[in-house]
Amino acid sequence: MELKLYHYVHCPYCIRVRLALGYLGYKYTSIVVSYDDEKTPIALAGVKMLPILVVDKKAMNESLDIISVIDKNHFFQIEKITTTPDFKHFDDYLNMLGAHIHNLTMPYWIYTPEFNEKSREYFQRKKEVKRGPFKLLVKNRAEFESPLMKDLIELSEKIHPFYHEDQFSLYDILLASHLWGLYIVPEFQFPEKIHQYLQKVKKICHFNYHEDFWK
Ligand SMILES: N[C@@H](CCC(=O)N[C@@H](CS)C(=O)NCC(=O)O)C(=O)O
Repeated sequence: MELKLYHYVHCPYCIRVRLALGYLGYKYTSIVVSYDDEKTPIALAGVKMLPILVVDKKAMNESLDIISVIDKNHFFQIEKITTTPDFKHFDDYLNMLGAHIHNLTMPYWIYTPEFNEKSREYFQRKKEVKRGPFKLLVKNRAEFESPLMKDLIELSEKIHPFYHEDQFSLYDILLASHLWGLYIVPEFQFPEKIHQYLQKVKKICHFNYHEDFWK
């Protein structure tokens, strides 16, 4: 199976797929798409949305569908897990965490190596429509950081050493992907247990956030 992953480094849905590919031991070609490049994703999948995985020249998107296709031995049990009421609650929980996480992370993501002046400007313009000026997000950082920290401390209690389980699961892929971008926020201090958890996920998934830039 020849695999090509088109992704944004910062995108949690793209990180989902990178973690799953790494955990399942796949070799693949990694293509970091510039955020202002509308043509590449539209030509591949008809829509400007990543991740896109090209499997033997056939392009597909939607992170969970992608993971389901590469998970030949059904380790992640995507169909079973994603149809439970628990999963719906978990998805709402991720969105709730994501709201604070993205207000904190976006102003800093744009100064990481996947962006240049043009793509930074494109991203900021697009995201400020929903979130307001990045300057204010940075200025009001405490507003997002305080409730998030409370949520992360509560989350620490559910890590045993994986989410609610002693076994790595799809939930860890989804959770770690959402939390990972916080490493980019200057001086952000994860609760120690969450940091250890993320590092464990990193290790078993052979994940290296910015590796495309150090090849
Ligand atoms: N449901 C999709 C969501 C993917 C998604 O929202 N990707 C974002 C990046 S995080 C995207 O490409 N958005 C288009 C844009 O921001 O221009 C999945 O699970 O793959």
